[in-house]
Amino acid sequence: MGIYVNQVGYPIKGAKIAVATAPCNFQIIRSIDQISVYDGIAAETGFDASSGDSTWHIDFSDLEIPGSYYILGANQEQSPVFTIGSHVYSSLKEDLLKAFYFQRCGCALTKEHAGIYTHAACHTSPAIFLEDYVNHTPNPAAFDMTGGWHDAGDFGRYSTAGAVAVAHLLYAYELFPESFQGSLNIPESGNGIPDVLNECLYELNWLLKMQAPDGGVYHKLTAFSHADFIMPEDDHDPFIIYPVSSMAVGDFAAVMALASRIYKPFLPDFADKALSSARKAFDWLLTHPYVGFRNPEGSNTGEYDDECDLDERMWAAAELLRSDEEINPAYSEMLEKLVFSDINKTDFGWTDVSGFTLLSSLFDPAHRAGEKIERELHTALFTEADRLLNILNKSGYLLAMKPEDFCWGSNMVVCNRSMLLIAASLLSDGEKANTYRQAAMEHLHYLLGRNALSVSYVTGYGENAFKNPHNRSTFADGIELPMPGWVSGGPNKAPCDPKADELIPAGTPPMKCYVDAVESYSTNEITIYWNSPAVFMAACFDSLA
Ligand code: 9MR
Ligand code: ZN
Repeated sequence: MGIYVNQVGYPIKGAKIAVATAPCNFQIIRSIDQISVYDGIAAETGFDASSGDSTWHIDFSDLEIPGSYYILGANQEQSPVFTIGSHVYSSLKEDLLKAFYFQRCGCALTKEHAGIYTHAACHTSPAIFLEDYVNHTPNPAAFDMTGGWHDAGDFGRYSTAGAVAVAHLLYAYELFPESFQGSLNIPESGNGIPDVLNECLYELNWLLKMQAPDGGVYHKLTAFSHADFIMPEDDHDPFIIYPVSSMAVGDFAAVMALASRIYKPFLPDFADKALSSARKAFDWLLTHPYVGFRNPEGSNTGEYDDECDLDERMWAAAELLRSDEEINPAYSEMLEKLVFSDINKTDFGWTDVSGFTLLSSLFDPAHRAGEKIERELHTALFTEADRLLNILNKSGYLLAMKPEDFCWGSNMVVCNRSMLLIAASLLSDGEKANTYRQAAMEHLHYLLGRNALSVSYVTGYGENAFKNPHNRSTFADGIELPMPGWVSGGPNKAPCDPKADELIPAGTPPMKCYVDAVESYSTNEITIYWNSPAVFMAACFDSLA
C-alpha cells in the first residue's frame, strides 16, 4: 500500500487530501515531536483507470495548524513528509522561474547568479541558412542569432515553443502580478522591472531575430543533429536557420503583441518594436496560407510539426485586437471567423495555442473583442472546465486526465488543465469559483507527489523529487544533483526511448509509465514550456495566503 501526498505541502485553508491504495485508519503525525494530531478513516473512491490502482482518500482538510507532518497508515506505512502553511509554494514558484535563467544561451552563467551551476557562454557563432548548410555553399551568409533559452535537454531554440513558454509567463504575470515582486537574482535584478519580465525579455529579444525581412518567422534555430551529452559551451556544431512556418509567424505575432502591452510601462521603445514586429507578422499571415515544417532528411532535432495554424492565427488576431491601439478591421474579422469556426478554444500547448485567445479576450478590461465573441469564448471555457471537473470527480488521484491523456510531456497537459480551471475560477463567483480553483490545485498536488509513483516531478521539491532529468548540462556538469525547479515531462503511455523500453514493462498503466533516468527523453526530459505553465499554477496558488 502507498500513501501519496503533495510532498511540498498544502495551504492552511481548503481541501487537503492524500491518496491511499488500500483501506486504512490513518493518523497525522507532527514531525517535530511525533505526536498524532489528527486521525480518521480513508474513504473508498474506487478504481482509477489511469493508474490501475484502487484508491481511498485521506481527508484532513480540517487540520489547519501550520507545521510539518506525515501520515501513518494502518500497517505503519508512512507517507512522505509535507507542510501545512501559508505561502507554501513561494520558493517553488521562484525556482520554477529561475530555471529559465539556467537555459539562457549565448551568455555565461556566473557564480553570482548561477551558484554552483555556472558555465561559459555557449553558441555564440553566427548561424547560416539550411539551404547553404545542405549545399555546402562556400562563404555562406552568416547571421547573429544568439540569445534565447535552450528549449529543453537539447540546445535547440524553436520559435513556437519559445513563444508559448513566454506566453504562459506573461499571462501569469498579468493575472497575478503580486506573485512576481521578488528578486530572482538574475543579472538584471534590481533594474526596476519585475524579474519575470527581465527573464522573458531575454527570449523575446532572440525571437525578434527570428523574423525575416518580409515578416515571416523562421521555425527553428538548431544544429542538424542533437549534440552529445556535453556542456553547451563545448558544442560547436554549426547552428542552422530553418525555413519559415505559419505557426511560428502566428505565435510570434501574438506573443509580440502581448509583450507590447505588458512592457509598455517599463520599456516603451521595446514595446513599440514588439508591436511593429507583431503587425508585420500579422500582415504576413494575411497574405500567406498554411506553411508547415518538416525536418530535412537525416536531421533529428525537434520538429514541432503542426498540421493546423488556425489556432495560432486566432490567438494573433485576439492579441493584436487587444494590444494595438490603431484599429485594423482585419484583427476582428479574423478573430470572429475563427472563434465561430469549429476549432478548439481551450488549449495552452505548443501544438494547440487556442486557449490563449480566451486569456487575451476574456480578461480584456476594455472588452475589445465585443460581446458576441466573448460569449462564445466564455461558453467554450466553461464547457471545457465542466468536462474537466467531471473527469476529475471520477479520478482516484483527483486529476482531470483520462488514460489516453498521458502523452509525451503529460505534465504539460496536467498544468494546462489547471490553467484552464484557474481561468474558469477567475471568471466565476462564490462556490463555483472555489470549486474550479480547488480542482485546479489538485493538479499541483499531483505534480508534487500525490500520484501513483509518489514522485515529485519538480527537482529539489519533495522527499521523492526526481533527480535525473534528460538534460545535457545537468548531466555533463559533474554536479550530483540538478538545480531545483525543473519540471519533468512525466509519464508517457507510449514511451519510446531505449531506457524506458527496458525499464517499463508492457501493459504498465499510463500514470506509471515513467522512469527517473537521464536517458529517458520520452518520460523524463525538461522543457521551457513544461516549466512555464507550472509557474502559472504556482503563481496563482502562491497568491492565496
Ligand atoms: O514536447 C514535444 C512532444 O510533445 C512531442 O511528442 C515530442 C516528439 O516529437 O517532442 C517534444 O519536444 C521535444 C522537441 O522536439 C525538442 N526538444 C525537446 C522537446 C521535449 O522532449
Ligand atoms: Zn547555448
